[in-house]
Amino acid sequence: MKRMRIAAVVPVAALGAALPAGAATPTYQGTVGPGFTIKLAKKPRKAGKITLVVADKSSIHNFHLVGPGVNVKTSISGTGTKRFRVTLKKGTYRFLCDPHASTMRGSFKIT
Ligand SMILES: [Cu+2]
Repeated sequence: MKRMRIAAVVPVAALGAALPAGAATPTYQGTVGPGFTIKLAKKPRKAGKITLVVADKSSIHNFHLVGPGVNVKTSISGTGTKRFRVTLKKGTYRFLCDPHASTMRGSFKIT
C-alpha cells in the first residue's frame, strides 16, 4: 500500500491567485439617478476583467468610468441598463456624471 503524502498547507493568498481559468467574471453594479446621485454598490479592489452593469435612471445624467486603460460611459440623454466588460489595472479609477462632475463622482483603487 502506497503511503499518502500530506500536502503542505497552502497560504490563503496563493489560493486567491489560483482561481480556475473559467471562473466567472465578477459583476459590479453602478447606478446614476434618480436625483443627483451616482454610486457603485461595491467597489472593485483587484486587477482583472469585470463586468460593469450600469443602471442609468436619468435623462440628464450619465455614468462615466475612467482610469488606466478604461474609458466607458452611458449617454446623458439615454436611460436604461448598459453592460461594459473592462479590464482593470493597478491605479485609481473615477466614476462621474459628466455634466455634474463636481458633485456627482466617486473613485476606487486597484492595488
Ligand atoms: Cu449629472
